[in-house]
Amino acid sequence: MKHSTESSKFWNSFFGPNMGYVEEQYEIFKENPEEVDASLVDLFNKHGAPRKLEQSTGETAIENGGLSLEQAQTLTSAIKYAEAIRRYGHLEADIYAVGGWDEKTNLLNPNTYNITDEDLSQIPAKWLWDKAPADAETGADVIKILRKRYTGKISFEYDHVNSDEERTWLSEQIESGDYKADLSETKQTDLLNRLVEVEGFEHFLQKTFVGQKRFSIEGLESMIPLLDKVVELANGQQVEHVMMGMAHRGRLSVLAHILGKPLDMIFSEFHYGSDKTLIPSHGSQGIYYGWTGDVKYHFGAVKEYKHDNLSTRLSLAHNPSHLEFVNPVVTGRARAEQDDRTKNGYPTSDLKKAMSILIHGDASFIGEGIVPESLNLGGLKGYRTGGSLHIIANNLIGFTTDRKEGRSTRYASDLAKGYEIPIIRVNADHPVACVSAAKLAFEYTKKFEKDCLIDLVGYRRYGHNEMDEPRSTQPMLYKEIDKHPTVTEIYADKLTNDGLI
Ligand SMILES: Cc1ncc(C[n+]2csc(CCOP(=O)(O)OP(=O)(O)O)c2C)c(N)n1
Repeated sequence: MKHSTESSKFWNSFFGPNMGYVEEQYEIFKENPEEVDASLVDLFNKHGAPRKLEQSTGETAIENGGLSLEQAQTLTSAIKYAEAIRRYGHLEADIYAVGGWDEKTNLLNPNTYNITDEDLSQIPAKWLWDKAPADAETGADVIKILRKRYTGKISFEYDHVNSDEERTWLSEQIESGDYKADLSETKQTDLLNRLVEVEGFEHFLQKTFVGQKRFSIEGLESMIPLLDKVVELANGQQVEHVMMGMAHRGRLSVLAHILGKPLDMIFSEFHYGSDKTLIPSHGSQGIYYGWTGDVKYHFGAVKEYKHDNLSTRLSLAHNPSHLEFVNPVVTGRARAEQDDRTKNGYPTSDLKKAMSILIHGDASFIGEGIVPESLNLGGLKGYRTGGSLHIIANNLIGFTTDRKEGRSTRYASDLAKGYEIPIIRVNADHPVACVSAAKLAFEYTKKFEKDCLIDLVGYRRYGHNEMDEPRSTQPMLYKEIDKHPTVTEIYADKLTNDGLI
């Protein structure tokens, strides 16, 4: 007997033992109707078999033509809705600590797909998602889980990746939640201590070297634990060299906390010496004044990172003022480490030996031509390095320019789509999510030997530099930023509420 939607809905109001009872009675009814209570006979005659859609397996429902056109349409709509969450979940994800977009999308509205919660609750979970976890019973459960996975503090864009194998791997990681960092209690308090160090470093500079430029990391402090995770994983996989390149933003903090540059050395570079008159200054006293002037946030450094008898050499390349110019230099250095030129013929490459991490500015990533030029080299035989890990240090502003005035695309990362680079966008106010993003990006680059990008979305607590007053150029945004707690405060509150500190 065919099931109408009305009958399905009717039988859906029966659960557990009640459902068990009516099913049992129906079996008897089929053989000996007279043995069944007359009221049930009426129901069976009116509504047919007391089966929920979920119990109508492919054999019984579909092959026997048991799915009405209306039900098939409902199922199609549900599939479209689930796919929309996977594809467009990023549009509603909670990735902005401050300054989110005002526009809302219809792409994630169930009405767009002409489907209701009630419809979804009649569809078996496995019909929408073959790998649905055991506790997901219905389509409504599936939608809830997918929304959680795709619209939380981390969001994903990988629909532009054309390899089926890569997409399947990414979706399995994301939807199972396997990529997430599972931090022990000690690791959680370590993480808080790390944030305290990062924040404390900037506060000390702010108070001690008043009004001096340092291009503070504040608003993107989670970049340090994110990098810690990449370094830890690279070391664990015996990567011998991790080559890094970055611009001014947060550079002193990276030098201090990742490269281990001695703090007294960093502080001494804030003290001006006498003008170096022997060096031609071309009228730019700001650059050549004293012993260092601007140079402190252009210096690189090298560190030998050791853990469990494994050693990894970390290096941050010196960089010029020219934003993003360091990218091909760093990837070139990584390639040089990988190449073995000791034998005749084309050099052999060991892509596992070295990796590059490139940290970009949000305005620079999309604005500077050298970025696509370098990305384009990434897959070529003569230049490939087995996948760079890109991080956009996204503070929403480029100097004094809002994103809407600085690019034609929604995201700073949109350029990466053309190169089929998966994009992981993460809210910098959530350090554990940032560590998880690092883990997923690292594992992807290593597994597929291709680039991956983390768009680390935070804000900029001060101006472009510490002498610049952003409240005159971005008054609305800074009203929000001034009220916004630091990530250290947010994470400390969380650990306090969890009873860990
Ligand atoms: C090639 C180049 N163009 C322009 C500049 C001038 N400049 C210095 S910082 C900056 C803004 C960069 O914004 P973003 O990339 O978002 O980094 P942020 O300072 O916000 O961290 C500009 C335009 C430069 N240094 N190099």
